[in-house]
Amino acid sequence: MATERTLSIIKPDAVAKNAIGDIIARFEKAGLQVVAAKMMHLSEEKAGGFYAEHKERPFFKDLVGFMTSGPVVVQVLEGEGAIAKNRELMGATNPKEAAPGTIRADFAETIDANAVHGSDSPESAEREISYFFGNDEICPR
Ligand code: RTP
Ligand code: MG
Repeated sequence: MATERTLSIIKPDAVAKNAIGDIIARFEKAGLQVVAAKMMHLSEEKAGGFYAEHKERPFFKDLVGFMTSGPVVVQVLEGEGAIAKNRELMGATNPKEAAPGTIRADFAETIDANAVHGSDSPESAEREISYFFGNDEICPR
């Protein structure tokens, strides 16, 4: 499998729980490398643009409200099959359906506050990485 990059966000609920280090450790133990990272408090405009694909969905307003409720950690993860590997580590969108041992099963309780985001395809990864990072902010090793 090819080396890929994916965008990860540690969401406000997980940051508030002091789980940043535990979550990053899971990425690193699974063979993913952090090649870019920053902490930010998203504006409504930035969060809404990020989730633009969900603009017409009934949960959009709550989603933007949650994503702007506190700081997040935005990262680019790199590794073999990084996109699928990250989604596997995250678990299902609804923590109640997430497999045991996944990040969402261990750090989240509800579908609205589900600890992490990960790009769902190569196309999303490309869009999402450039939404947050310039080329000069990514540090391949
Ligand atoms: P994410 O984009 O945050 O990584 O999550 P995902 O791919 O697993 O799920 P997605 O379908 O992209 O939905 C984005 C976020 O919207 C919230 N959501 N709520 N109430 C609902 O039915 C519902 N569906 C989605 C979740 O917080 C999800 O992470
Ligand atoms: Mg998604």
